[in-house]
Amino acid sequence: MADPKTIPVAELLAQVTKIFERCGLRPESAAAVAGVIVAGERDHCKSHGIYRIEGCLRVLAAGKVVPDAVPVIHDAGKAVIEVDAGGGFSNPAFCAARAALAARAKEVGLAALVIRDCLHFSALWHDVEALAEDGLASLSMCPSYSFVAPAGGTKPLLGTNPIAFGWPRPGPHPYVFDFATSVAARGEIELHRRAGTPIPEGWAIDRDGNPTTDPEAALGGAMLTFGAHKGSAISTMVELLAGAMLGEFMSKEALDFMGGTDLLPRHGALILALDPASFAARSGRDPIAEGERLLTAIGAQGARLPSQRRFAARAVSLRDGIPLSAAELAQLARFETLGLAALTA
Ligand code: NDP
Ligand code: PYC
Repeated sequence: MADPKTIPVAELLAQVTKIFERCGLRPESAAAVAGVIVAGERDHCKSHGIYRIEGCLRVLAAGKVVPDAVPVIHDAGKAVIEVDAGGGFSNPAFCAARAALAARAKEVGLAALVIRDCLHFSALWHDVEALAEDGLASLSMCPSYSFVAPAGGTKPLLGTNPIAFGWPRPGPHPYVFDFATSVAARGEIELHRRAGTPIPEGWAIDRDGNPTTDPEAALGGAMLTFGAHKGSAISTMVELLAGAMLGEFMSKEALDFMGGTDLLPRHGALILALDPASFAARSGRDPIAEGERLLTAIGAQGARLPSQRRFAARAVSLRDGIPLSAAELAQLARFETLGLAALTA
C-alpha cells in the first residue's frame, strides 16, 4: 500500500462538506456534520473521524435520517430551550441553537438545550469546547444503542452513552473530557475488527457472557461499562436524563426503532450550560482563576489533562496536515464522485 499522504485540514473539510452536500444535505447541515468529523480526524480521534462518513451515508441511503431537515428552535424564554432536529443529524441542530443556549445561560446562570429527534453519531467534545469558547462550563450527554451490559449483567441493555464536560480557561484550550461510559467507544472495537487486531481484555464479553478479546465476538456479545458498577450507574443516569427525562428514546428503544446496529442511532441529546461568573457572583472570588490553580497543580504533578493529547494532535494537523492512507483517500474520492451510489458500486 502507498505511504500515507497528508492533506491540509481545510482541504479535507471542503471535500467532506462536498460529500454531504452531494448526498442531499443543506449546505449549513453539510458544513456542521463535516466540521465535527474532520475535527475528529484532525485531533487524532479516529473512532469518530472520517471512518464515520460511510455510516452517515448508510443511514442516508436507508432513509433513516432526513437529509434536508431544518432545525426548529422552541424557546419559551425559560431555562430549557428545545431544538427539534426533525430527524436530521444532531450537529446542525446544536449549531442552530448554540447562541440561544449561551445567551440564556449567561442571563439566568444555568440553561439546558434539549435536542429532539436527531441522528447522533459524533464525539461530544465539539459541543462543550464551543460553549467553553463562550465562557461557559457545560455537560453534554446522549444515549446510543443497547451495546453494553449493566454491571453484574451479561446482556446488552445500556448504550455506550458518552458524557463530556467543558470548563473555560484563559489560554487557547479549555479543560475538556469526553468519554463513553463503556470501557471503550463502540467505534474503537469496530476499528479493531477492520484491522484484524484483538481488543484489550476487559472491554467486552461474548454472547455467552465469557470475557473476549475477539472484536467480532465482542460486537455480537456485550460491551462492559468502565469502572464496573460506577460506570454502570453513570450510564444509567445518561439513559434517564437524556432519554427518559426528555421523552426521547433510551438506547434499547433506539435500537428497536432502527432494527439493528448497522445503522447509526436516532434519539435525543441533552446539553447543560452553566455560567461560572453567575454561580460565584456573591463569593467575590474568580471561579476561572480558582479553577486554574487546580488545573495547574494537576499538571505540576506530571499528570496530563484530558484533551491534552488531542490539542497536541490538533496543533500538528494544523501545521502539517492530516495523514490519510491510500485506502482512506480512495474512499473519500469515491464518495465525492458517486455520493450514495458509492455504497453499492
Ligand atoms: P477515550 O478513552 O479515548 O478518552 C476519554 C477522555 O479521557 C478524553 O478526554 C481523553 O483525552 C482522556 N484521557 C485519555 N487518557 C488519558 C490520560 N492518560 N490522562 C488524562 N486524560 C486522558 O474516549 P472513549 O473511547 O471513551 O470515547 C471516544 C469518543 O467517542 C468520545 O469523543 C465520545 O463522545 C464518542 N462517543 C460517541 C457516542 C455517540 O453516541 N455519539 C457514543 C460513545 C462514544 P485525549 O482525547 O486528549 O486523549
Ligand atoms: O462509538 O460507541 C460509539 C458510538 C455509538 C454511536 C456513535 N458512536
